[in-house]
Order: sequence, then C-alpha cells, then structure tokens
Amino acid sequence: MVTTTNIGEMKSKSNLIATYLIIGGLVIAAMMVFGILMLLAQGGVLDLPPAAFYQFLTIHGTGMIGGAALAASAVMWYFLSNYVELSKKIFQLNLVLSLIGVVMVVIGVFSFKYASAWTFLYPLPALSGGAWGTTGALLYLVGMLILGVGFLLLYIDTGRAIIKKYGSLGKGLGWDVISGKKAEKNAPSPTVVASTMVTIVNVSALTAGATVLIMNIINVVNPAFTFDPLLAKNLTYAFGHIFANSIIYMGVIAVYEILPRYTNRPWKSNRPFLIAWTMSTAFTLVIYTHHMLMDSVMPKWMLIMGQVLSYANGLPVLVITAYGALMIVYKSGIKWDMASGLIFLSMFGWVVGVVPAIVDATIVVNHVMHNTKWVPGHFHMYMGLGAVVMIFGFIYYLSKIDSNLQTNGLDKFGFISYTLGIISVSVGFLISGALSTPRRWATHFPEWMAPAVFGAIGGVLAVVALAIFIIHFIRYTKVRGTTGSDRIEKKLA
Ligand code: HEM
Ligand SMILES: [Cu+2]
Repeated sequence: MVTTTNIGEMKSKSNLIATYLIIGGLVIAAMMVFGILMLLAQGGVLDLPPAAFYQFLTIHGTGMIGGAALAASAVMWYFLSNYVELSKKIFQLNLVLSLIGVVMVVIGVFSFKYASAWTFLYPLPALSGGAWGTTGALLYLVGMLILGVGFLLLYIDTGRAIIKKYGSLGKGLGWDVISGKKAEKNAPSPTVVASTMVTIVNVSALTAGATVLIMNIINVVNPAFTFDPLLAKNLTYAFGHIFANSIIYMGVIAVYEILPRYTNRPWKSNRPFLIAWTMSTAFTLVIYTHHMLMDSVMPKWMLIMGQVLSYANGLPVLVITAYGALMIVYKSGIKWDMASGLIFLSMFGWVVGVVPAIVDATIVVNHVMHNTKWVPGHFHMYMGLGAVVMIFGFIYYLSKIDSNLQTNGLDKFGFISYTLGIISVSVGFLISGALSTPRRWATHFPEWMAPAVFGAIGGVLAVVALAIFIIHFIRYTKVRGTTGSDRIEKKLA
C-alpha cells in the first residue's frame, strides 16, 4: 500500500540517489577532460609540463574510481533497500564525507602539486624529490582516508542489514542453498548476493586502505617513522585492486534488476549463480598479488596463486551474468530503449574488456606488456564501456519509470557517440601497448604519438555523450514523479 508517508520517504530516498548520481556523473565527465588533456600531451599536440601531467594522472585515477564508486554505490543502495532495511543517515553521511574528501584531494593535487598517482605507493608520498611538500601529501592522504571511512561505514551498514535479514553474510551469498539445506526457490535475490559480495570484499579493502593511509600519514609527518615497503605495497594493492573491481559488482545489480523488468522474466539465483558469486568473492580478495609479480621477495606460492586465479577472477560471475542476460533477452520481445540498450552495451563492454585482460594475465605476454599502455587499454574497456555504462543505464531507467520525460534523437546520438568514443580510447591504448609504449609517461617518442591523438578524439566523443546523459538526468530531476509507481511495470514490458 502506498501511503502519504512512504511517498514522502520515497521522494527523499530518490532525491539522495539522484544527488549521488549527478555528482558521480559530473566527476566522471570532468575526469574525462583530464584524460583527454593527458592524451593530447602524450600525442604532442598539447604542451603540458610533466609535473602537470602527473597531477592530471593522479586526479584522473582518483576521481574516476571515486566518482564511479560513488554512483555505483547508489545503484546498489537503491535496489538493496527493497530487500533489507538500510540506514539513510549512513548513506547521507557517506556522501558528505566523500565530498569533504574530494575537496581535500583536489586542493592537495592542484594547489599543492601532489602527484603520486592514485596508488600513493609508500614511500612516494613522503619522498617526492621536491615535487610536492608535506601539505599536499597530507591533504591527499587525509582526504582519501575520509573518503574511505565514509565508504567503510556504508558497507558496515549494508553488512549489518543483510545479517539482520538473512542471518549471516554466508547466507546472503546463499551458502545454505549451495549446501542443499535450503531450496533454490528460497535463495536470496541476485541483488542481495551481489551486495553481500561487495560488502565482504570492500570492508576488507577499505580496512587495508585505511591502515596503509594512516601509516603513510605518520611517515609524512615524521619521516623517522618507517615501515616495511613490501607490507605497504600489499595493503595498497589489496585496497586499490579490490575497491576498483567492486564498481562493476555494484553496477551489475542494475543488470539483474532492470532486464527482468523489461522482459517480464525473473532473474533467479540458482545454484550455479550462487557458486559463481562465492568463487568471485574469494578470488577478488586474493588476486591483487598480480600487482606484485615484479617483487621477487614475495612468497612464490602467493605470486603463482595471484597469477593463476587472475585468469579465473571475474570469470565465473561474468560468464553466469552474460549467459543469464542473453537467456533473459532471447525471444522475450524486449523493447530496446536507452536504458535497456545501455544495460546490454555494458555487458558487451565487460566481456570484450576482459579478453585483453586475460591475454595480459598470461605470463609470457605479461613479460612484454607489463607496464605498457596495454593495461589501461583493457581496464578502460571494462570500466568505461562496462561498469560506468551500467550506471548510465540506471539513470535512464530511473528517469523512465519515475517521470514522463521522453528520450529523443540526441540521446540516441549520445549512445552511439559514447560507444565509439570509449572503443577508440581503449583501442588507442591497446595499439600503444602493442607498440610497447610504457604507461604513465608524460612524454612520448614521435612514433608513439599517433594512437594517443586517436584516443583523444575518441575521448571528446565520450565526454560529449556523457554531457547529453547528464543533461537528460538533470531534466528528469525537475519533472520527477509524473508517473504513478503502479504504472511502472506496464510501462517497461
Ligand atoms: C574519455 C574517456 C577517458 C580518457 C580519454 C582517459 C584517459 C586516460 C589516460 C590518458 C590515462 C593515463 C594513461 C597512461 O598511463 O599513460 C588514464 C589512466 C587511467 N584511467 Fe582513464 N580515461 C578515460 C576514462 C576513464 C574511465 C571511465 C575510468 C574509470 C571509471 C578511467 C580510469 C583510469 C584509471 C584508474 C587510470 C590509471 C591511473 C594511473 O595509472 O595511476 N578512465 N586514463
Ligand atoms: Cu588488479
């Protein structure tokens, strides 16, 4: 029953969701501009001092991961709150802490020249060779800590709510169904399963991240305090790898929720689905060691494990989701519009982006491709054409079910322009990688320049498209609530 109080509650919930999405979208768009400027500099078109390039690199990496995680957490929160009781206060607090963190990071990078890249690898924050000082490092590190604490609180809350409803996180992953104690038809929904996975991996990631940030902060304040660089690197990549990965696992909830509404077919958690998610939970936690392959002092078994499991990491969930998406759409008479189109595109981007990642995880290839632009090549594909497209699909979905706002030819143009744009950015990187162009170099030899310029043109297409998506969404927030919620399902199928 829809009462006036829960209409008010729904409105304020979707206000908060909209704020998350608009901020996330604007951050991603702004970071794309820095991406384009970096490519133009590498392509020899723009005369950018190397120090500025590294500041751009730092803000781009930090802002993309932060902005996309923020928006993706709104997707997760929106759907998860239909199953469990989440705290709106915590969700608000996370937004406030994120904004404080972002402001500090931006000031640290642009006013105080901080440029360690978003990986802030110890002891770089304290040892800049004069490129930046203590203030810049502290602003950045403390800003990241505040951001991290906000997200940590959010995932502690999702964990609390899941445990309260389902009994334990294991049950949230459906372990009692896997073991046969509970019938498949009573399994937790895909949204709950994915949210449980994200809760587990991100609480671990953020705890590791907070630990190493605090150690770095003490080291910056008092350089006499040092700690084991190998431990620091492990903690840093445990944080960075897992947190960045979790974006796609939050975004995929949009796929699980939106495709069934468009096809009138349920997306059920069956046993293979649950097993795949449990496998990906375990793998995601341990494979950050693929960032340590050059650290010969690491225990060999850890490196081998990292290498082998990296192949397998996202694969179970990817395969089960891609297959599920194809099955649910097949002969369903689905209506293709912006939301369903973007959701389908995101599956394509994810699958295609994983292929060069798997190629790179092969040791013989890794010997050649390691630290070349091949690496940003694959992650721009599955982040740019996969993870964030799930978010864009969600914003078109929301504006469709909750208003009478129509999409038009401009939105379609945006769809095509975005697809071509990100493919060009990624292909530009992959070609650079194949030419053995190193990643993270401000200056390129002339023979490395052409793919960078090509990528920059693709970047412009992508940023124009994203502007169209954001304008559509902002227009929606102005006319929100012009459709009754009871008409929702009819409108889609
Ligand atoms: C218009 C779209 C984009 C352009 C033009 C672009 C451009 C770039 C460039 C030039 C680099 C540095 C490459 C190098 O190592 O030499 C980079 C790195 C990176 N980008 Fe993007 N990017 C775009 C979209 C995205 C998106 C959508 C994400 C994630 C959501 C993302 C995340 C990252 C990350 C994490 C790095 C690594 C930073 C580092 O090495 O520290 N980018 N990007
Ligand atoms: Cu990784």
